[in-house]
Amino acid sequence: MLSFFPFSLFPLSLFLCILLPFHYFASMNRIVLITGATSGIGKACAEKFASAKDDLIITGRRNERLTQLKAGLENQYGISVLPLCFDVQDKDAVSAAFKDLPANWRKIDILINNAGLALGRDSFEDADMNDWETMLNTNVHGLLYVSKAVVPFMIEEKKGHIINMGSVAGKEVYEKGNVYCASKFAVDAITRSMRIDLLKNNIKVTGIHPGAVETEFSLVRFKGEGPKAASAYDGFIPLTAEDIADTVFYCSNLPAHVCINDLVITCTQQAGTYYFHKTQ
Ligand code: NDP
Ligand code: 8X3
Repeated sequence: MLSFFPFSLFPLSLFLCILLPFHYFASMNRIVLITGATSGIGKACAEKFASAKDDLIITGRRNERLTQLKAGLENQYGISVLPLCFDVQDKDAVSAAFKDLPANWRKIDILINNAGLALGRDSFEDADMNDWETMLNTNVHGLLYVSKAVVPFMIEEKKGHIINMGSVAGKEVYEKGNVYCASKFAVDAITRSMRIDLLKNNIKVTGIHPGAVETEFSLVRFKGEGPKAASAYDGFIPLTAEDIADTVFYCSNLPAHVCINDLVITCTQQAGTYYFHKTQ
């Protein structure tokens, strides 16, 4: 029997049976960059993509949390995680972080622009201008700085997917939402214009616009006032960070020719920014 085996084909069959599948699966790991991965939606995205064996670049200002998240995800899922600690408001820090990116981390497949915050919920005349500046610098400028640093890597590969975290607050304004709403309207506009400008480079751009999600968001917005933050979710079952991570993950796993442009997601007891059906 063995004498009939075409030994001249042995190297080819070795390649097809062993090396090719190994190479194929080894190259299945995508590189996913998630900003604001130290809590809430960003952290849930990190867990979701890690569970699918994607390699991750995670960012945030709280280095200890980044280090802990890296260790946990690498141990649990056997993936590689690169933590980058910077403030997205700092243009120089953002560009330095990506300029020095090791070559094996440059082929970023997916950028999830998630870092963001609301500060205060005050009427226009009472609101603090420092809060306004921080929101605009983080939610708008930060998203632009990170995108500007990462887009050249995607253009080089002629592929990529940018997923921007907007909000229902970027679709509809609400009382005392003023500059937070403005920042998320800007995210929506940037998302739409990015999609047009990056079309020629085969880069997908998706906007995700959640309603109320229970994370550290309200604690940050109300500057550490726990009871006030918790009361933001009184009377209804809000979305979880995992609900949004599942949605982001779904958008990132569609065939190459399919791009979800824009997705608004609320819990069942919310419609738009204002209407809630509170039952408890
Ligand atoms: P969290 O407060 O739980 O998480 C916010 C994340 O953003 C943290 O990881 C934080 O990291 C990071 N971040 C904030 N400011 C900066 C900064 N200057 N530089 C770097 N990273 C920063 O809130 P969420 O998970 O809820 O929010 C994530 C995104 O989702 C935001 O863009 C938010 O506007 C949006 N969103 C939230 C909704 C909600 O109801 N929760 C609804 C709709 C949209 P660190 O502090 O370590 O820097
Ligand atoms: C967060 C949701 O309604 O508090 O973007 O603005 S909301």
